[in-house]
Amino acid sequence: SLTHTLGFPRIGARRELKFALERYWRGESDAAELRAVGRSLRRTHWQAQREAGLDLVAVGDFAWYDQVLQTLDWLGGLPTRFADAGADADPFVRLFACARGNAAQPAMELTKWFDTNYHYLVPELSAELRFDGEAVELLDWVCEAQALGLHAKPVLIGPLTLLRLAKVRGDSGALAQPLDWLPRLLPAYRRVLRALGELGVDWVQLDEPALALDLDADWLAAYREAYAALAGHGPRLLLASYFGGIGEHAALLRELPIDGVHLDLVRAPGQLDGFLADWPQPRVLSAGIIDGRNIWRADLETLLAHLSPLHAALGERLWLAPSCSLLHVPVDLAHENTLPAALQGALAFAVQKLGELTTLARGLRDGREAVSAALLEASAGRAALAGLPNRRHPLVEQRLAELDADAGERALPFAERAQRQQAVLGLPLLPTTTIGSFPQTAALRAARRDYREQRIGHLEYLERMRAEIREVITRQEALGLDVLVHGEPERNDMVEYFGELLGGVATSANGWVQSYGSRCVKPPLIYGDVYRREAMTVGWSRYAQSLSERPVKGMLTGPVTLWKWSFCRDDRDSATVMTQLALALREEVAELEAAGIRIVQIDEPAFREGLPLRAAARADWLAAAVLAFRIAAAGAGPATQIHTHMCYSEFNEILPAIAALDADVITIETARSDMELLEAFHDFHYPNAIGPGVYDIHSPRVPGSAAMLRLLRRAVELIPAERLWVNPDCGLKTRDWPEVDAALAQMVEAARTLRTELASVA
Ligand code: THG
Ligand code: ZN
Repeated sequence: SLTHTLGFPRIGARRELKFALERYWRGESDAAELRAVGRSLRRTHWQAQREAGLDLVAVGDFAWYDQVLQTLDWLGGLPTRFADAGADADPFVRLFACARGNAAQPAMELTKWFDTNYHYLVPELSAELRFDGEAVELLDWVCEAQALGLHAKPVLIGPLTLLRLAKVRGDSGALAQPLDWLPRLLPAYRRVLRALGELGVDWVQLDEPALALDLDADWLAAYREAYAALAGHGPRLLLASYFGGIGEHAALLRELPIDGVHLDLVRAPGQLDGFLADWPQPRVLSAGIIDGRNIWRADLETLLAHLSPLHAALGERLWLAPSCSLLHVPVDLAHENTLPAALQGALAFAVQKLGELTTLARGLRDGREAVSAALLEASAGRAALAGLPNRRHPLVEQRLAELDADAGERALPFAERAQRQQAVLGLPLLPTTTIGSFPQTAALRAARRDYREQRIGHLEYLERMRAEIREVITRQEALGLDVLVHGEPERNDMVEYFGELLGGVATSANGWVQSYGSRCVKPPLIYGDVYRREAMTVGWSRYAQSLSERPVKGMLTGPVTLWKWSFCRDDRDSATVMTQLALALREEVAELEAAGIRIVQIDEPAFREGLPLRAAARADWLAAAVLAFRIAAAGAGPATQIHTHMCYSEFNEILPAIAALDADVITIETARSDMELLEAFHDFHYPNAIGPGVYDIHSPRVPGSAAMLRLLRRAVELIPAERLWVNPDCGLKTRDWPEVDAALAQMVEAARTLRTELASVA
């Protein structure tokens, strides 16, 4: 069987692309230097594929900032509002203006790529959009690969997925919905396919993960139209579905004039049965059998056994691949040196996954015996993990089994809790607060790094963090904020921090995964039953509270987000893992309370993206996620105020679940949408308190208090003032101090003005 990968991580094993980009953006290097780093990374990643023994190498999975942006650029589909950006300058000027904004235009919108923690730039459809690109850069990259003697398989996001992810911008006359742009888009794809064919390319992979979504009849019809138009214009087409099963779209796939299909057999192993029986000759089936979304070593023995009959039936028509692009896993396990041996032996990062593919292909071709050593090594690695004492804790299991039916119930309903909380807190109308983090200065990062690398001792570290906490408490009091935070100077990342402290969870040294542009995250590895070893946040919160009479919020990351932004064991369902995390957090809440903390915030920024892609699976998942949050929170006494925070405002459809969390206060992102989201809360009769963000922290421009006041006035029309809080949109860790000080001063002023107005009316 032929082996290939849908894509490889582009950031680099040492995050070379990140550092090269940031150097270029700071003006410390020029476009030629950045291009050279890109070229070298592409070659390195192709070599990894060749050395592993893959038959094809993916070309076009590399992107300077984002793969959607890259596809748009090649097709001539960059937003027309950037048409003037750097017209005569290097093409990077325009590309990065789209991604990051410039003096004239805000950046394109960033949003989550399906149910991953990767963000893409949202295509903008306007009447002027021409799609007149020639994909010159992609053709260059194909030539680069061919010059190295490699069999290049170009990869492009398919036309329907591209449109499905797009937004119509402004008034486009007769063009109303994304599908209306299809007739303009298809000629661009045809042109590119033809040009690739002229370079001798025989296969092109078109990514259509939108096939893992529910699709209406008009979208299905558009698939027929599009692929009929693309077939026969050069190379053969491999249509790649992933992130789930194609389900009822299988019949559609059979009709399309394509030459092969890729199925995600990790997320949806069952979909093969219905599919195979009448998959027409001589079409290829690319079996996505190695998990592209997780980092565990594959069970090669079992896979080989399952693949053998398939191979017997399909022969060379069977291809082997990861379930999806390897973009979502770290690059190379060889760069890990701090993990426990049993864990290290059970992992496979991108490079190791390529090796798993060729082992399977060799096993199919030459028989099991030819690869028995590799199979044994894989089994031994997996068995060592399974046998770790941390894997299963009778005590954790017992706690889960003994959970009371009402473990998720607060002792009193919201209205009564609110009275008791107000008696303790004595807050003014429209209390002001922030989301939790304050600027992570270079000095703070240096202090954490020096401590980690043992250049400074624990006492020195403690003192530097405490100095920072004193500083942020002083600043907040001076600004006149009502509810304070300690600023989280001790946290590298809101998920990784807890990953380092919880039992049953490990963190890697170099397991970076691209989040957006040059930004990366290092997801923790939940490998065993989760438990709380010791207090994780109490010391910092207690210290911060000792410095002020005003309430200081305790800050936790919620169970759903910890689960969603980690790599998770695959032998337990998500509900069990989320509940284990919830119990650990519940203990932390109790200890914060005992330490005199009166408000605890349990952040859930990943709540929305945890939602299954298919509507039919959502209710079950939501029930488990809501229950996990409630278990984390509900141990708190009625006088303790529970806050939560969610970013990414697209949650109109899950409002019932948000309400069911029963947090006393929820802070949300609303400034950019002009309080639009708040209308949904209003229409829903959302019962508890809300802090709609009154300014967009992602924009470097400091808004005046008049703008915030306008938003607040809008807010009091929608939500009774007694249930309204005043806060920024999101945490402030990526901003700098002058900006934060100025913006918060304006925010406090706006709140005070409105308070006075409301008092005079009353
Ligand atoms: N943590 C995790 N996932 C996330 C976020 C997070 N996903 C969504 C959103 N927030 C993504 N936003 C960011 C913002 C900044 C960074 C990463 C994701 C970032 N990372 C550093 C970098 O790449 O330089 C990592 C180095 C460091 O830890 O200092 O700045 O908050 N898990
Ligand atoms: Zn946020």
